[in-house]
Amino acid sequence: MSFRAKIDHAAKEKFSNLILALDLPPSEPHQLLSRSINLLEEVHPYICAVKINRHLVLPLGLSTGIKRIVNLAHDLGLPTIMDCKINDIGNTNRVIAEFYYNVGFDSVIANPFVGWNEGLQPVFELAKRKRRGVILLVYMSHKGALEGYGQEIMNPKTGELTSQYLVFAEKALSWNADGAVVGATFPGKIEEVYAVLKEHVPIYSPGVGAQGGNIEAAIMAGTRYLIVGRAITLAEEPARTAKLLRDIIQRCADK
Ligand code: BMP
Repeated sequence: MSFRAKIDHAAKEKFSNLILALDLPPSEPHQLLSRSINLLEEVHPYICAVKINRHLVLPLGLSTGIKRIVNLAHDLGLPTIMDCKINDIGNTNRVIAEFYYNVGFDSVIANPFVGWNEGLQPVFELAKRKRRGVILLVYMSHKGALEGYGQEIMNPKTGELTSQYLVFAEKALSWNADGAVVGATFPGKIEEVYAVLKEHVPIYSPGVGAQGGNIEAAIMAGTRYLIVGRAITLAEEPARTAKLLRDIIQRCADK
């Protein structure tokens, strides 16, 4: 099954479009691993996927701790996304993606700033061979995103002035990306990106909770999946919080 089919299936099975960003604050590796496992076992009924970041990869190591978490997620029916924001020359990008796919990740996140030729082409080719996913950053959730993703550029196809993120949205379409990240903190940008992608490439939005984004505004603008970290990982009752967020997302999606 492709990554897209897997996450779609998990979302339907769990009645959830909530992705857990399994970001825990730094602590001793053995503690981090057991806390990650406990958290995942608690919240799994309310989420449709798990996103892992350097918070865990650096202290736990890929072939040991991370592999256990990825396997557990799969046993719980959850696809896994590695938030490695691939951003280098093609050969290095392919090696990075290969490590993550080999440990079992269903998708990676990549940065379209590096371009296609000798950039992300090898990653997309590898993903296709292995039936894994590539999700592109289109507009990030933090304020400084304006300086890069939000800059005005000349559209190479039309010669007209446009915004960098709209060109990235077009690339997400033409490269057949499996998802596009647009921060929930910028619902207006989500709407513009959705106008380009429609239902062809689903929008993934981090930024609700700790970063102040609004679930309803993001969903109404076109977000398909909400990515939430600290609001769940630092909550006193993570499962209760995840269920609450899941229910809000589903209510908004049903409107
Ligand atoms: P939180 O809900 O705690 O803010 O976590 C959001 C997660 O999504 C973090 O892992 C962060 O690195 C990631 N992320 C983001 O916040 N904004 C983006 O534009 C892209 C991301 O990957």
